[in-house]
Amino acid sequence: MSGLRRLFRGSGRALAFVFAASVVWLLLDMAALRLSLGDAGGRLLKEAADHPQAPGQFGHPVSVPADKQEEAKSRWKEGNFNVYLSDLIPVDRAIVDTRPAGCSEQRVHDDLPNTSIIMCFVDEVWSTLLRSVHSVLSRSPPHLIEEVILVDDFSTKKYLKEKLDKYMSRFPKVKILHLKERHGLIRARLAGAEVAKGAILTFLDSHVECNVGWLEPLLERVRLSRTKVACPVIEVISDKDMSYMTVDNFQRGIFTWPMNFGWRQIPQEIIEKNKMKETDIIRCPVMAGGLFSINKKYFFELGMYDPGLDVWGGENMEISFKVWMCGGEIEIVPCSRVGHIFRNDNPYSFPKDRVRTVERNLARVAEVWLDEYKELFYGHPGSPGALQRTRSLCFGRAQWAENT
Ligand SMILES: [Mn+2]
Repeated sequence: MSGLRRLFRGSGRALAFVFAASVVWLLLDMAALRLSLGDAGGRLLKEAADHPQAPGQFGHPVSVPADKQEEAKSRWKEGNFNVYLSDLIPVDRAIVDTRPAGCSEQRVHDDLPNTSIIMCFVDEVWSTLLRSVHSVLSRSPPHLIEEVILVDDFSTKKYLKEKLDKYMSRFPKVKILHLKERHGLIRARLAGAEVAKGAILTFLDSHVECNVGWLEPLLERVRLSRTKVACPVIEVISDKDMSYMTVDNFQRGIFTWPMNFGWRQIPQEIIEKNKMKETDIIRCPVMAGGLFSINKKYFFELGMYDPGLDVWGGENMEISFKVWMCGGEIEIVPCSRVGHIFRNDNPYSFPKDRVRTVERNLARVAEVWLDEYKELFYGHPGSPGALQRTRSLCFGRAQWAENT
């Protein structure tokens, strides 16, 4: 006791106060932790209990009946995947919990920030869009969802207007923004972000299925640091048989010149040297782009996406470079898993030529952010000179002037 008193005397007092305050903070912090999703298995079974035999239940593959082959073939182009099968599968099907062992015992804070989910689409297939929304609503704790904003990027399909409004009216959290002209994915996301009310923005594609416990680990990372950008592991929904497939662990988002996004396995010796576990966070140079959570204020501080990027492509590079150059981090969170239908081609048209649009976007990103490394992008010395840049320092907006 006298030792403790001595500690509080003189210059030791400040130190002791800091120590005591840290202990109190730690205790409070621990009290805020709670067990998350321990009963995930039970929930999954309950979900499927209604229709255990339904096609595609549990993420199982489905095959097209012999007499429906022609119909399935002709409907493929509606979404560039098996639209016929998508329509057969329940919009609220169960999928297998593919998280690595240990995820369901992980704790998250009780005071996670809430999020606005932003899903942009143009002419998305009805059943696929519904399955995406249902998976968000049924596998996210309601108090963490501020709203689900569906941004209809001037779709041409009639069912995406009044019929969609009517269907979604039963879910008070779902809001639909019908854009009056085609914005392209990048500017459609900005339109969604402008009206979002949540502390965190979570961008998702409109042909996904969120897995059990997908949201909490993402929000936990962003809560730990407001400059963390958290991405789920993107799993595969087969475009052919609509089965839900898991992917290899320890994958990182990388790019190769000229700024092509890809996945790369972390080398085995690195995994062993760092004693990495399957549940460990993986830091990535770049993100795939479709699915991530980001603090809304931070997103605005970064200048969001460069609104001069057109339609789609390169925006994942742009946001990734900005995040790292402005003190942030991009992480893949292995305990968060979302299935995604990978397609060979975009079903919708690009207003201009697709290849040229993506090339132009990438050149724009290279010009603003790569400095001397842009020569690696062009693959030869000299720059096109068509674009002139003025890049302000971090936390500023990239400003552009276009010369003709
Ligand atoms: Mn997609």
